[in-house]
Amino acid sequence: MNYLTAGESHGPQLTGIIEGLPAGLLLDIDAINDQLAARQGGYGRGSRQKIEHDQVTIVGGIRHKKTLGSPIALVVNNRDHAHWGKIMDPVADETAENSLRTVERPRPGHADLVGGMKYNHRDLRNVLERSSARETAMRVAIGAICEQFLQQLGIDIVGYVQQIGPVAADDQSPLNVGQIKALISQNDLRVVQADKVDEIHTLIDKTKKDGDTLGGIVRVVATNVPAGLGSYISWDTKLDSKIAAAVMGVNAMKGVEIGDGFKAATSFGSQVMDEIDWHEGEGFTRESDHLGGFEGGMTNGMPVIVKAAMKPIPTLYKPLQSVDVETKEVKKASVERSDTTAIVPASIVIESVVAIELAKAITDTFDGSNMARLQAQLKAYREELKNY
Ligand code: EPS
Repeated sequence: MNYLTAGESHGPQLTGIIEGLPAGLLLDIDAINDQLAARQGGYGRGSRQKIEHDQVTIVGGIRHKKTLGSPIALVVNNRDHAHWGKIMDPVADETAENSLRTVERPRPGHADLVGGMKYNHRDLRNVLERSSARETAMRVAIGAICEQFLQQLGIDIVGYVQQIGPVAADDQSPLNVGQIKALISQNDLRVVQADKVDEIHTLIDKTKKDGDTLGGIVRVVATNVPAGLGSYISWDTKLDSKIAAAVMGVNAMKGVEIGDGFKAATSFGSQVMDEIDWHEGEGFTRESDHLGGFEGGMTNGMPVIVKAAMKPIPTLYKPLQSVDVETKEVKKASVERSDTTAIVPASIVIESVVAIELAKAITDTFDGSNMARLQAQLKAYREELKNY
């Protein structure tokens, strides 16, 4: 299975193509739209989300709600394109009138400057339009389809916010996806610790007033993942490395951890390794999950736990120093409309990309041509593991 996305932030639409999902997968289109709506929400978002109302349109690969086995083609329209029609027109000649809103003062921390240098764009809008996190809407639509695929194989997944800026909001760390979903649905920060919500709202409000931005940490938990996805055989077959790459591929991510991650490096081996047990009818289990469900690059049957650190948004309303790419004068960086923090949507994006990698691993391991056959194969494999 693989996928590709296309589209600019203020262009006509985002487009996605998924190749390699089995035929016969029944899809709930409302559930895809619910994920898109969730990604648009969260405290700390800017005014762009008042314009957008992300909805998926399916233009290939699905008939009567079931996948055909052919490439699935998805579209999410950019409603804001209505305000950018001339400036982002894909086919009109370039004129003075349709080249307004150029960007010449790159924002520190954004792709603006290096993207301009690499592709030799003089108008840095040509960079920011694609490097914008708007593109993650399509990854969430694709991830939502993969999540339904996983659900129909008994695998549940959730992403939530553990920390926003300096404030941690995860004293409980439940490993049960249902419990996490119930807790995070109670607030607009997707945190499990309700008593931290007021403090974080105040922090975001003050940060916005100061013209500044915030990052944070998100955590993804996936349960009932069968042991043995990925392989220890070669570096590029390790599933934890593929998940880490997918997570780092999300805009603004600066760190990835599997299980205890960096904390494991400061602990003793006896505190980190998950002791092995065996139960009749269940087979081999672990007593704990410090290793985040991975040993030797393979899933071990315990919950998969992935954490991601997001840097603060680089667009600052109180801008930092930059240099005009044309005049070379020191100036304040350009200010584009933006969010104060996008950590809440990031938790859904990271959930989505982990779901995509798990779906890929499953279609790589089993016969991925037909859903019922794949389900039967996975069931037989789970039985085989129990009896090992
Ligand atoms: C973004 C800047 C803002 C965000 C955008 C990411 O867009 P705009 O410049 O249109 O206000 O709203 O995120 C989205 C549009 C989205 O759907 O997540 C950026 O520069 O990365």
